[in-house]
Amino acid sequence: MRANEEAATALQEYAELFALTGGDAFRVRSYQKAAKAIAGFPEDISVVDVRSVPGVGEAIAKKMEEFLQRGSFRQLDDLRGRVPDGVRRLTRVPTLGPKTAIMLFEDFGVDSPAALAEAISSGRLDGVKGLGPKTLANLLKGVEQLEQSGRRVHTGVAMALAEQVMASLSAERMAYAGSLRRMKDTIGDIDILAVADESIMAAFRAQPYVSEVIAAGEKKTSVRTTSGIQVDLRVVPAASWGAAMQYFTGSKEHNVAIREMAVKKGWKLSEYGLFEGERVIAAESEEDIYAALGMRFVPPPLREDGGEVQAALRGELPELVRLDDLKGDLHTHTNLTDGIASLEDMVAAGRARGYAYYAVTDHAPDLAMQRMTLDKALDQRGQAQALQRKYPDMRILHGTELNIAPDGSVDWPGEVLRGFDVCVASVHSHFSMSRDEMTRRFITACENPYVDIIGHPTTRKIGKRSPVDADWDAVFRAAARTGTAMEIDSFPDRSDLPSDLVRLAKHHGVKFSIDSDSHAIPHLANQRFGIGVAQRAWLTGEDVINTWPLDRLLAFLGR
Ligand code: DGT
Ligand code: CA
Ligand code: CA
Ligand code: ZN
Repeated sequence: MRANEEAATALQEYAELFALTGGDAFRVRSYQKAAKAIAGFPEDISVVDVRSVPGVGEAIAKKMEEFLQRGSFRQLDDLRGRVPDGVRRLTRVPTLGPKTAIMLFEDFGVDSPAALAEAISSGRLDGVKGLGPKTLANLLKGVEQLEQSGRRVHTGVAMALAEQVMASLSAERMAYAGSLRRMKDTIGDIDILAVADESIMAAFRAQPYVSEVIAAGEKKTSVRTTSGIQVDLRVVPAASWGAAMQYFTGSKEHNVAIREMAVKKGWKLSEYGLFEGERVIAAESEEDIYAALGMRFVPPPLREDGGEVQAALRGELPELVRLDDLKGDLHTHTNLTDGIASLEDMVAAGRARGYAYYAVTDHAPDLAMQRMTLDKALDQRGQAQALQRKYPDMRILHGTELNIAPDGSVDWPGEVLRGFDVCVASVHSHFSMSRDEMTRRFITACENPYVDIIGHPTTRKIGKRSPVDADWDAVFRAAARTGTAMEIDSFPDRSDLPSDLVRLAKHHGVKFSIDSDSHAIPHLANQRFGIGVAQRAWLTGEDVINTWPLDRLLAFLGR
């Protein structure tokens, strides 16, 4: 819903500016929470009272109402006026906090990520209090990462835009191709193919989400959208739909390998079809093209020239795990910590997805912001047990998401952990430890007999936070040895583990849990992105513990 998203974005910006100007951390947190709640709210706040959104009190409601009327609110305007643009640009650099940003701007005139990189490289910041060599190196890495990520977006943003574009146009046939169809975690631009008459191009250019027309032709139109993302729309002949999908799905490397095989047979493969001279061998369907080349159909997530061509020729492609294989979710939150929905509502939404089991894993006490206590956790367990009676077909698992301390220990001792059905353990602080220390930290967590799953292991946030540094081979060996699953966190800005590390972990014999890490009901649907990561890593149902029947899962959890 557009109104919800825009209002949430404004409130999120307000929270950031409020933090930058030294605002109270708990209020920052409540703005952020309300922004998330508004974005995830199933009804349009320009229609219903915004006070019906959980976490939105009178003060926030007034701001949102003013925003809905005039596209901003007084307090936001004030803070926008008080915080120089340079400082705001600087805070986009990962690991750079507000205090340092203000200091760099005021004392050194550093007013952009590029200026920061220059100041570090020229040695101008050497010896500045609070900025040791390690901090400076991290900041420089952050600037580089910001530049690299600047042009790519995570798959959640891209998928929503692709669906919006397709819903806005009418065609006989339409689909997205490119890296989005391959389910990559970041997307450079969106490629849409259509079988349609010429008028689709004019209709496309006239859409309200178009901010700039980059190229307008009969066969291809490229636009920049208001969110900054480029969309290419191509009109293709119905007779060569399959060839066009094959070509524009890529990857380029996969296509090169496929084309070579065609050439070996004396044929030619293009976006129009597979040909022998003038004769069409296959063109209308993608399946026919792969079949004609003597190979199995290669699912798009595998098309990276990572061994899939040889495997398809031998008929040995894996039976990839699919969304409807998932029998449950093992990492979700409620409003007891930083989720926005109640235990009752989250469990009901889990059941509505047809799950056979559903774990509630609210944060443990070491994440001070969440104000969790053992009493609250035990109280929640009682509620979960009472609720269980309403769900004869779905097992409610009472779990927790523990915090892995720098030394690898977790929030609660064994006798408390033993009482949980499932323990996810995650890193939420001290992200920049050395590789050796971080490796030890993860191994110690894996060796804890009550830790079942390592949550979002690299802790990266695409475009915002780099992955932590660890010797992943060593971590995965420990996970395999101790029977600790690695999580694939399905939140699209996390996609964590990323698919290359999943593939490495599988090689070491690790099992995986594909979890939504939901903080609101709509997040449960993010599992489609986690499945994309898993498919890109060649995982089958056997590799993923939450495709297993309840009994087998419980045996794995060993309680
Ligand atoms: P992206 O947009 O950077 O996330 O990645 P892709 O894979 O979507 O790349 P894109 O948008 O440049 O092109 C879409 C697909 O079209 C690409 O995966 C393969 C195909 N393609 C585009 N240009 C070429 C080319 O010059 N040669 C070959 N073989 N294929 C191409
Ligand atoms: Ca693309
Ligand atoms: Ca493209
Ligand atoms: Zn977490």
